[in-house]
Amino acid sequence: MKKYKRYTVTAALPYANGPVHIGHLAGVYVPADIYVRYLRLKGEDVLYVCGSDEHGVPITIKARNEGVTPQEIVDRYHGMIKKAFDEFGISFDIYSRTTSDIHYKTASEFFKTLYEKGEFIEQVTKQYYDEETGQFLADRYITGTCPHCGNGSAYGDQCEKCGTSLSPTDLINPKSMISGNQPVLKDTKHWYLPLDKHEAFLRQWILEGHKEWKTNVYGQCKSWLDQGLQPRAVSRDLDWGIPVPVEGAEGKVLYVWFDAPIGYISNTRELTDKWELYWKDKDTRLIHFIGKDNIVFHCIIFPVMLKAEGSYILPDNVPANEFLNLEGDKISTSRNWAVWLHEYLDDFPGKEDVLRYVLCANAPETKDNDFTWKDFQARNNNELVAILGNFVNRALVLTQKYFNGQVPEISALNDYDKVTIEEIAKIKASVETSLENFRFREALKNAMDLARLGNKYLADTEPWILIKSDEQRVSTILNIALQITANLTAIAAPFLPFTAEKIRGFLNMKTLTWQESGHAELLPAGHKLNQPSLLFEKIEDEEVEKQLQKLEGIKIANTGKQKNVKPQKPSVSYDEFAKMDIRTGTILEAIKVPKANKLLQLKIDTGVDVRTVVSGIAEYFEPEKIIGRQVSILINLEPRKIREIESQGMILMAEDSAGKLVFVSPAEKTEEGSEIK
Ligand code: B3M
Ligand code: ZN
Repeated sequence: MKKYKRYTVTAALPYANGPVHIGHLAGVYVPADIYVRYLRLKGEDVLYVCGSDEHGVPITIKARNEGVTPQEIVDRYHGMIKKAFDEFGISFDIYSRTTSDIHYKTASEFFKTLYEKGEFIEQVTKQYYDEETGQFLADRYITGTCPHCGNGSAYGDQCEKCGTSLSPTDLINPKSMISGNQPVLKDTKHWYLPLDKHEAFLRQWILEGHKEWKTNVYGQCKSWLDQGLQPRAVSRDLDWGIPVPVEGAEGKVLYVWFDAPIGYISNTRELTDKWELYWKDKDTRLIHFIGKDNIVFHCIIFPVMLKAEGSYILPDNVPANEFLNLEGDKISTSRNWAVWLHEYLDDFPGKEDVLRYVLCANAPETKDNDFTWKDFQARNNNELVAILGNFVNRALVLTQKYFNGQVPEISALNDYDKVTIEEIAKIKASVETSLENFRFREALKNAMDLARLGNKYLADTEPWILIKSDEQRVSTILNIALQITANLTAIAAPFLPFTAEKIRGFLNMKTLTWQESGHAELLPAGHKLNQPSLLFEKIEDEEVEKQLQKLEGIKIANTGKQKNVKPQKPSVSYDEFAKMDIRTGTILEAIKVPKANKLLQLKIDTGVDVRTVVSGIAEYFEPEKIIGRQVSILINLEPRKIREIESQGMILMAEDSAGKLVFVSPAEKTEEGSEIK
């Protein structure tokens, strides 16, 4: 394999429109972090670069829904995401954002270079335009009726009811979500990256040159290339993003997937003046860690951009992962079906490494995988507590007890000792091979073999029995056990950085490099150790139960939402609405209608007059309890005879999905006959 001088490792820029969850960590940030920590231990020159992806339509929609600016949305989530990564020891060299000045500058320059080199094609297409607000509409800003299932609130890019992906012109009765009006088709010009022009290069570079890429990644690239590539628009009509830096592009911004990967470059540039070495020198190895939904952008589109620009290197590997599910269901931000990092730490303070461990042990490397709380508990209790914690604790406690906390001497090595010592180097080598090949689950299992080795060694040699007869032998045994422990401070460190640091503290030793580890002469005899404490604690059934109940609650809330809330009715014009005369009024009298369980006969002061209304609320309200209550009443409803009583109007009630009724009353008592509009 080629020897590189330095590494640039990127992790996908998370969208700053929500907090991060375990799926993000497992798929991208933990594996990338393990990899860079390993490289740093080896003394490699490496930069781990990430940041928030702060453009794109979903952010503008969230802002509209909350009535705030997109900038406020990204400020909120950028801070939250950065903090969560930090707390879990994700050791970025920089975590910046795509709204930074340097990113605007870098992305604009990048676009201009391609533009001036003639790498884009310009194309005019027809797109929906809102005449009232004077703007083109992103697909997500158009709703209408789905031509497949009749759902009245399908979006311009997808119907969420039947899952079909749509084009805005597929919608029946399209409406702008901004003004509510019917949009019109209007010409708009955009810049396209002609991916088709680069097909031969991509085939050669990926299909011939990178057969070592993970099969899921290679396979997806092959399938894209086999289908044939199309030009891709790299600009959008939107008011949130980086303005397209050419004349005649007013109101247009760079497509978020054009600017976001350039964010890796901008963030490196923000970090160091030597950024070009990390992006343009062929002795730099560029590696992108991503999730599977980002493969086409990192293996096809971004490389085409880099190549077209001309001065950049291309990624050497893109170890994309599949998805992590939660308790058998797809993780979903909108359904709140996730374990959020900030909430995890509230419930399990100090257990950062436990989550890192479980997510790596169960990483969706070759297929989608499931996170379950039972598995979380089992891995903690049976692996971290019973294997790693137990071994380290025994080695340290026995040394405290028999040798006053000083590393004892080796007197003589027998064959079993020698084999055990040789095993240390072998385990280290296997961790290395797994890591070099981006097989992080296997690497972690191999690293844990070191603790397994130590446990077995102690169990086989039984120093706690030998101490009565052969202190010299115990001295050798514990020396070896401590050397194994010392190796853990390096070999387990990429995976469990907090734990490795604790062990290093117990052993009172310096930080090892990767090269220094792998043998049994790390701690000299006589070296004084510190008092140990427990590395891990058991997770009890109740804690798991609590988490499962929390998820159960979310499930119930979701089913309620999905099943029972009635869909929106067809629209009415303002004039139609304005025909209804709704007023505030007060109930003066209320009696049961004889032989009718549901009906109450009410006398109401509407401000206009005092009138009789028959209302179907008797199941929910005792007549005497509602006298004096102010309500809303539709007074110009045509009078109807109900059980021989003429009802002159209708009281407005809110009915929840279970059919329960409550009055719709003014928030404060107001003058009778106030108009509701
Ligand atoms: N923000 C998509 C995602 O989070 C996108 C990644 C950008 S990487 C340049 O899945
Ligand atoms: Zn549909």
